Amino acid sequence: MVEIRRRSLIAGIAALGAGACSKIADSEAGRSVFKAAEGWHRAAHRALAGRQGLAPEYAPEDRSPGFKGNGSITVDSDFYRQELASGFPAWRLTVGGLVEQPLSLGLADIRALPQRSQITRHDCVEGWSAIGEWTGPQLATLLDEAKVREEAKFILFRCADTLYGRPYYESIDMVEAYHPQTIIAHALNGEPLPEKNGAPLRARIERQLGYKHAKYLTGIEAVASLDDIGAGKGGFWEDFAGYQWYAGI
Ligand SMILES: Nc1nc2c(c(=O)[nH]1)N[C@H]1C(S)=C(S)[C@@H](COP(=O)(O)O)O[C@H]1N2
Ligand SMILES: [Mo]
Repeated sequence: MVEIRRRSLIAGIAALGAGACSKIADSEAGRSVFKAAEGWHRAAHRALAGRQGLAPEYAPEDRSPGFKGNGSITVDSDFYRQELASGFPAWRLTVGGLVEQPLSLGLADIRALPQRSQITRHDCVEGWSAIGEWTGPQLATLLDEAKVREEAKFILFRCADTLYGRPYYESIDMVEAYHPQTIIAHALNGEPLPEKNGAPLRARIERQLGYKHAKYLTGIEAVASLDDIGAGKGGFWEDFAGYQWYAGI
């Protein structure tokens, strides 16, 4: 397992380099400046924070009294409403794509894994922040269980909701996927996730902006490329409004 994780990290770093170069290579003059700047920002952030740099964690008394819901604040389906009303007995989170051992996990399975709790600040590009305590297994635990294959370069999050008629989705590189603070949260401030905050499961990607933290999770996929997913930019807001894929704070 340790060996797989180490190889995945190396694959992730290689992907970062390859991604930045091909982006610069195939873009037009004007766009290439922007892309180069994005690549530079990413590289600078990595250098400053270090690959294992931790997002700041806070004390229980720092938690915000309420945690705003933003973007989708529910899922518009009968299945979701039934599940919400009954504690999500039939909700499944699948882990698939480029893995040796695909998984399908219920909420009880997720809660039975080793847990991590962290009190962090969520920063939304719309200009608000909130501090909350999130609990759940590290994504690394799920990926080790599923045995991610070497060809995988990114981890994709599939969500149950749509926003402006399109499925919400997000993706991260392997460095972020195996980061200790990257967790699949089922609880906020010691209670099951509220509906507005992504019940029953959402990703926490603590070193990046709010839009990376996919809510209403249904699937996690290991993929080699993001080109054929959505409009190919790696996430809902990246496709829809040109937000940066690497959203380091
Ligand atoms: N599935 C899904 N995840 C999502 C969104 C969404 O609309 N749908 N919005 C994103 C944005 S922009 C932010 S700031 C956070 C908001 O999380 P919160 O509702 O817990 O505040 O979720 C992110 N994850
Ligand atoms: Mo956001």
